Amino acid sequence: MVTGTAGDSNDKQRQLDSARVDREQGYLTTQQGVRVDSTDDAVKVGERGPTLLEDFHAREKITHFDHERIPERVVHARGAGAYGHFRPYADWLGRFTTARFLTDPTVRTPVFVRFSTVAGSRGSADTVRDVRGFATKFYTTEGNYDLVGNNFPVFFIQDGIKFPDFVHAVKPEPHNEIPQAASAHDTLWDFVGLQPETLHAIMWLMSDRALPRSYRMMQGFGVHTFRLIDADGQGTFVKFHWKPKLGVHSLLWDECQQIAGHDPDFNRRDLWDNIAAGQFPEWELGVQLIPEHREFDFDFDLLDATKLIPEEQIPVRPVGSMVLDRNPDNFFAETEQVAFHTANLVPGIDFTDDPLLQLRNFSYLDTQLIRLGGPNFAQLPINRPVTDVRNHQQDGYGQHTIPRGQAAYTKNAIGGGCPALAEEGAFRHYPEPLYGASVRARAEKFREYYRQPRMFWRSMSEPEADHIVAAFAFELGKVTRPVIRARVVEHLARIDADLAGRVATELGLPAPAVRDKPTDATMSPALSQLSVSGEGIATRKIAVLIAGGVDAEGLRRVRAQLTARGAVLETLAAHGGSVPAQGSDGETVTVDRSLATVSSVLYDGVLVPGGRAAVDALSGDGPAVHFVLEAFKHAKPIGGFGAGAALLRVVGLTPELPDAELSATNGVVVTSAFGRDVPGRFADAFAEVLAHHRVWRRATHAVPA
Ligand code: HDE
Repeated sequence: MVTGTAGDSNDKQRQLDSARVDREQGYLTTQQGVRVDSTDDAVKVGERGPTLLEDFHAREKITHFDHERIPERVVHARGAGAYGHFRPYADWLGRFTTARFLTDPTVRTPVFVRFSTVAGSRGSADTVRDVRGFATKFYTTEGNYDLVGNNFPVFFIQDGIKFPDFVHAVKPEPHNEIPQAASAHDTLWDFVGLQPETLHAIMWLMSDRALPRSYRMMQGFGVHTFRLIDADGQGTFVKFHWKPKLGVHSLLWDECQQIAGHDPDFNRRDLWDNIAAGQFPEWELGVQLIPEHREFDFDFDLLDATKLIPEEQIPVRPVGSMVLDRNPDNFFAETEQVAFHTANLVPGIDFTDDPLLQLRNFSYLDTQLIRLGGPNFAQLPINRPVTDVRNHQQDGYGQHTIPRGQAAYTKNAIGGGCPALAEEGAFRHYPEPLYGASVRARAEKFREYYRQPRMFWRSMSEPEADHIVAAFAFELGKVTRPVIRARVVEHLARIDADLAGRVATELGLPAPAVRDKPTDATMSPALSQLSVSGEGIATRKIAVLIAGGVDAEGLRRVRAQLTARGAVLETLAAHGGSVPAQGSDGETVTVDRSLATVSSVLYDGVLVPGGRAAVDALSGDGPAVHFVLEAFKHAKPIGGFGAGAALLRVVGLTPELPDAELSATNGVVVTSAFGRDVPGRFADAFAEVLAHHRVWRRATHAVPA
């Protein structure tokens, strides 16, 4: 994470400035620039009479309103975007690609990134069980390059022709449009049971990866195998990876469901608030490189997007860093109108024959033609490259440029042969030798569906594995047709008998017979998100429960230590405004939010400061006690000092303590010290628990929250 002020001094921002209109000054006008003196009453015949058509202002206002909506994206409809920049660390990748933005450390390339959920519509909640889109537009000096990835490294299907089937299965069912933004329904699991190529991505979908704590704490993957092209035209296969500096962290499913009600914009807000506060999220771009002669060295096909290359087999080599440092000015103009396309390539990068990618290369432009209303959407400010655009494509809805010159064709003599065809810097397709009969078929090597899901399952830590079992139990538990449930469990048995047995038990089904006992037991430790947990507590949100009589001195001390590490503390009390501090000198402590407007699920940890009167008030306040218990149940760090520690003892979260001792058992950090005596070690210990995100070893099943 990078802290500082917004870096808008780049080419793209300068270009966007010409499109920015400041609405917080000037006069209200019509679209024609005519000033308006009233917009509250339409022109009528008499004060009570019918409205007159001649009121062009009223008609224009209503007409524009009537046309405000455009179709939402058919998938990835809900998203959040931000600007930033990318810079490579060094020039080493120049041996493999001519793409300057990846190889010249002096070049800082502007980017726009859009994160998204996939299945829900534009107004759905953020914290659903779903894949997250991670699409990056690089405005390079050689044109726009789009890396349109996800936060899973594998996809659900192998051939693009299955995409409409898959999306129809996961989307709300067509007869009643239920359920919204949820995979726990018959049609998705019917599809999965009959299409085992989905299983690997389904394992990821059932894992914690599908419940990101923050967009800032997700990995990103290009998914497909792409190609880098060097100066001699030589190709190297490449997989792209984004790794977040803050580590990869997730929510619990119970939290997700609650957050969907408490704050459906949870992930959006988190991204926005952190960028606005100057806490700029950062990712490292990495590549896995595979020489062309090794194309067939794997036990899967490199062109199969349902498979990943274990990092232990081909390491991810760091290339550069991306920082997001500016929020958009207008959601619709920027985040909604941005148009990513897998075929937006720059010289030095090319496709492969991955059959999923091949149809994506058709789909994105096609869908944008209808979504953005015609062929000129590349001229929208957010989509325009920072390079010159000159060609003979002309006319169409929404033509914004004024192409000059008489000749709109190549070759021409009238226009002096311009625009000229480039000899240098032009995109050249990789001259891949192609031969074969045209067949509607799938390569043999694609037809193995269980090995990599098994690798994923076996690479999970204990809590991650537990969450996967619970997710299958929840999702299949919502399926109404027993035959669909049973079919999926049969597939799970082919992945791993233990997994299938545990899910079957949860569903009340007999353990399925294990037909072929797998002999392979490959693991990839890099797949456990605990292996990418990051460091520190920067931007973690801590709820501080206060009431009248709070130990302000102790709170000041602890707050200073935790905020110095980058954590964000919010004081919560039964009411807004402020509460009197302990003692009678008139000091007050500001309340950031009233308890009624928040919930423990919106925070990463909870702190209960001392002050006898405050703690007495909190102990008798049901919502406050529930807040602490629920945070405990969700395995979050809990801290208490002075009388605050006593409260945690009363609610049974920590054992009796001898006076002043610091204890940090089970992720509950307490000291009986208060005021200026709260030891520095208290904040240290709390921060250490928080840095681990959750206290997975804590037994929480019996907690009544
Ligand atoms: Fe997409 N996908 N997709 N997809 N996809 C779209 O394009 C499609 C796939 C991804 O923030 C659509 O402009 C097909 C894989 C992201 O604007 C559409 C296939 C991956 C976004 C489309 C795939 C993705 C999209 C909808 C299978 C991860 C959001 C609106 C052949 C590597 C981009 C739009 C944004 C959006 C089609 C598979 C990622 C319909 C046909 C695999 C992040 O064109």
